Amino acid sequence: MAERLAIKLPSSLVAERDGAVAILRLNRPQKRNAFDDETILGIEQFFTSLPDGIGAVLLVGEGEHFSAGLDLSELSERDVTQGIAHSGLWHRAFGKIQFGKVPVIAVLHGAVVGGGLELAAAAHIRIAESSAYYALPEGSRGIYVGGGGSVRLPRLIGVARMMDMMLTGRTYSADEGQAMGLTTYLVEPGGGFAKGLELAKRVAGNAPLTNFAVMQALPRIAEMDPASGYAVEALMSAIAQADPDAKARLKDFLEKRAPKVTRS
Ligand code: 1HE
Repeated sequence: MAERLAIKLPSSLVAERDGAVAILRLNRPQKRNAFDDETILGIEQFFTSLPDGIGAVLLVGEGEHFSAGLDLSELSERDVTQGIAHSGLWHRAFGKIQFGKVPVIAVLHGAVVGGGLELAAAAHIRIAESSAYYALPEGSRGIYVGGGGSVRLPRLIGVARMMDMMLTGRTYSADEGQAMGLTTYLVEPGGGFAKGLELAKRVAGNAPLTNFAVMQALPRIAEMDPASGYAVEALMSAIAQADPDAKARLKDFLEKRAPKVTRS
């Protein structure tokens, strides 16, 4: 059963723990989990304060929607310098998700729009409930993405789709998001949390160095020229296999104590 995690957060966020899995709930359903500055700072605080023993994070939204993105009521009077600082705040907070301590699994439902989609893009695994839909309404609001969307989303769905979403206000359904690789699991409404917790527990049970390699090395290698990528991959695989945890896991398999790979 989940228990409260002792991390000081604004009321728009709730932190819990279920064994080795930390759960972060976006908890401002009356504003469709729109992100004010306090919430973004809280997200950063959560991801930098995870206690020892946490091996994965599950990110979910309370209410009918995952998130309506930026709190538009806060946009009022920022000048250019303040706008750059604001975007930098989001970059810092979401960077703590993507390149933080442990893998993050996001469960998406209802509206996943604007900054909500940018937040989802910073996670390592995305699960959609069939109610989810995706949009980048920034274009129609006269603004631009600022939470890392231009960097992360083209890598997930391609520049052409992101341009279309921003220029025309196009919305993609959960089925379309799944087909284009934005999500890698699609479940019935209400089924996301259980699926997410099951996956998070499995992820948390991996060797920590493997999770480190997948989070920190894999996306960087994917950006490198092939020759550099092979060199970094060789180093990373040598470091991972030398860890006593890896040796123990290999021994378990060879001595028939570890499960075989099975069809799902
Ligand atoms: C908000 C926000 C918000 C709702 N900021 N207050 N994001 C958007 O352009 C999406 C704007 N929101 C919507 O299109 C809809 O609210 C939803 C499709 C998400 C949900 O619709 P619905 O019918 O369930 O809720 P609602 O009645 O529209 O909203 C309920 C309340 O939440 C209402 O406030 P109330 O005081 O009248 O009750 C809304 O005003 C409020 N609310 N969304 C502030 N976003 C780093 S750059 C990132 C740039 C972006 O993210 S731009 C995209 C902004």
